[in-house]
Amino acid sequence: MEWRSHSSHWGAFSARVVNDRIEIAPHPQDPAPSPLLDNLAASARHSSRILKPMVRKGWLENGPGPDSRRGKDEFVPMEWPVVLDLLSDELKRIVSKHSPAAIFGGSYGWSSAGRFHHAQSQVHRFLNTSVGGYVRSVNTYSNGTASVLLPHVLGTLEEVTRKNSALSDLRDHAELVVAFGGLPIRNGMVSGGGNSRHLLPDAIATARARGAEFVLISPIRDDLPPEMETQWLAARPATDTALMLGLAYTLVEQGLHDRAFLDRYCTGYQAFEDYLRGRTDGVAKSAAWAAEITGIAEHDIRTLAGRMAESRTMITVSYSLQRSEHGEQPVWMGLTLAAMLGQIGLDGGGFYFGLGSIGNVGKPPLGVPLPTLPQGTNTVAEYIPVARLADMLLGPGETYQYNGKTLTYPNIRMVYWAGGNPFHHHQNLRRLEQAFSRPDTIVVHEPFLTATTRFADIVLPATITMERNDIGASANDPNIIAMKKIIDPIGEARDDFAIFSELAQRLGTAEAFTEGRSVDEWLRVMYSRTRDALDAKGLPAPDFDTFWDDGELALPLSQAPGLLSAFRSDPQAHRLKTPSGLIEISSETVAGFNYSDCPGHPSWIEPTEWLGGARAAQFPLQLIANQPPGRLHSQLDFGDNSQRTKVSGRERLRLHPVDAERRGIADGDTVRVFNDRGACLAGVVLSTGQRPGTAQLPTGAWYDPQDLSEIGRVCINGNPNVLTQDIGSSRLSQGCSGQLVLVEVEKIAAPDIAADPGR
Ligand code: PGD
Repeated sequence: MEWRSHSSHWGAFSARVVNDRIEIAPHPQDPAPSPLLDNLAASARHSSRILKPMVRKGWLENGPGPDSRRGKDEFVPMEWPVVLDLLSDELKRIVSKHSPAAIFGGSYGWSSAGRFHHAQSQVHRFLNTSVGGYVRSVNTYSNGTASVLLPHVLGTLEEVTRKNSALSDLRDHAELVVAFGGLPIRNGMVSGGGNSRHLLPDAIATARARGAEFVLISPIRDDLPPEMETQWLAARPATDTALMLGLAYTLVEQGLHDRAFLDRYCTGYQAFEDYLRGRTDGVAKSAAWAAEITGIAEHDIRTLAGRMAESRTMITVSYSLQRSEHGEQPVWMGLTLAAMLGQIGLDGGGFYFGLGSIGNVGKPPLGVPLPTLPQGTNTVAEYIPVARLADMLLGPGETYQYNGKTLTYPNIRMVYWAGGNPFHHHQNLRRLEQAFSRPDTIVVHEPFLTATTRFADIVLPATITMERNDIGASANDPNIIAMKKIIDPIGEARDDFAIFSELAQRLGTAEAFTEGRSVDEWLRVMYSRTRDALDAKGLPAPDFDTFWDDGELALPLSQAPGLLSAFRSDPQAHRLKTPSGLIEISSETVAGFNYSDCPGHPSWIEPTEWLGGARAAQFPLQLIANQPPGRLHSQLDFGDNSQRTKVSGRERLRLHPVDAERRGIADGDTVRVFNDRGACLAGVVLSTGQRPGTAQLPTGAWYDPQDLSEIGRVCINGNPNVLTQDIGSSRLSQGCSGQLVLVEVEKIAAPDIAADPGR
């Protein structure tokens, strides 16, 4: 078989089948292909593939309704036509007895890179065109906190992260990069929709080679390639805002802040300075004050502030810092610190959010629109901030605050999920189990037997991306990719589009859903959006067949100036989309909401889960539940690259030798990681590359709770979301706060039960 072009969230590649084995080759022009490509070959025929539709026994016997047996019940394999009849009848029942507002179709998740078979787009289009809509979710688990804050203070998330060329700016111009949360290469490998050119490693290395300095501020040393770091400040987790305040105070104390910039480009600085100096609360946020909270020496804080003022300084703030209680604050304060340095909008200076957190952030924007699938119109007004899923299911009718509004949780009878794994991505998974016992019916489309499928009533086997044709495209990536089918679907797996088409047929809405088009006809229609835009600009615009034969199409870059350089050149002509048109160091809008957990200017607010708080007496280790190095989220955890990162098949818990010794733990031991919310097993790796008092356990091990004699209930694979707290980052954004949690760790004898994703 010939090589065929294809793509994934972690990189474009080619594949072919030789002697029944899939071979993968990275894109030839990718300067730094992702090791995650090694996970793909095993995926097609892995034993965890779902081969046939299944319905939960209790649902079949008793009909729809709340049921605490979800997650423990057996499944009955069934024929497609029978299951689709059952499901379409249930959809009709829900809509006629209740309304589309009783269906949660928020269905968050990354699914796979192709833009047509993107499962979320398919489920939304189906629910809109065929049942009148659904309760949706807004924002993301990735950057949901910042995406609500940023429009108040700088501009929309898209403008802030996608309308600049930060990577080339860093590579060519920055003298000092102060990276709060680092610039982790593992995260820079991944981008929703694909990434044909991984540019982060080269940008950092080239900058370093020309003498740029990198200050890493993170409890974990490999959040920046170790050979690139010139200084590592391992601040106590959750204290970045305090460190930034200490830096800001030093600037003011030494008269190093840029008053002219603050006057011309910002609003609300004075109220912030009053807080900084302690005029409003009696606490001066000095370097000494910050040293106490962060554990970074006062001298280091003062010296760094001086270096920042005298260098062309780029301040970067990673997504991880805002995936946390009060996660708005480090983002807002990073922006404020950069504004005080007066370098925003200059080459190699200023503030960048999300650089290194997602691969395509910082690449230049594209000059033409990408292919997308229209999703129809949703007639249901209700929505939730995405991370409030369990609150919604457990508290219908309850009110809560979000971004200045009082909202009410809807009463959900049906949950329809395609392309995501909430039993990976949500916090406090035992609580999510209770939440999933509440609806009448839960439907999941999945290629693999993830934990979410075990908590469903109707499980429909979906194809994987290599089993279908599609188009890969991602904002800020210069190529769209012809994703060609590599293998036939396994078992009875069907594309999400095919499943929804059959359901629409039964609901009498086939024409509205499919518009009479096959998959290949849809791909042509979607491609024409990009082609027409190229044509309108007088640029070469190959027809679909040429694009498909070539395997990819290089897109032109936008010639528009970056958001912040344009603003700097003329703040009137290029007003920001904030209420004042300026950078808002204090926001009257946010202040007007009266949220003590997100006041009107950046502030240090003590979280509950941090080493300086009372809870640390009970659970003295700060667990960092960040993105995994071996896979994307929970995807393909059984793959070769992911398995290489495990210890005895379990997720790897990194522990400082000092903390390990105190607990009698050695490298390679199996441990129970626990707090009062739950527990999981993990395999220990000792590491001096992290701050003592911290433990690091990445997300994404497949949730598999088992009751083991002597140690009780544990997730045997090592999913940290059994430990995390399920609260919004604040009332402003209600974002995911799963990054940091307090735990204790104890050594246990290796249990009889082996770890196994997809048991
Ligand atoms: P994935 O593992 O990518 O996780 O959460 P998300 O749910 O996106 O799940 C995607 C699922 O889609 C997989 O199970 C995959 O098999 C399935 N899939 C793939 N292709 C298809 C398809 O074509 N059709 C169908 N039907 N299914 C498909 C990720 C989320 O987790 C994110 S984005 C972040 S940033 C959060 N990070 C953290 C964190 O830092 N700390 C904690 N504690 N928790 C987090 N959770 C969040």
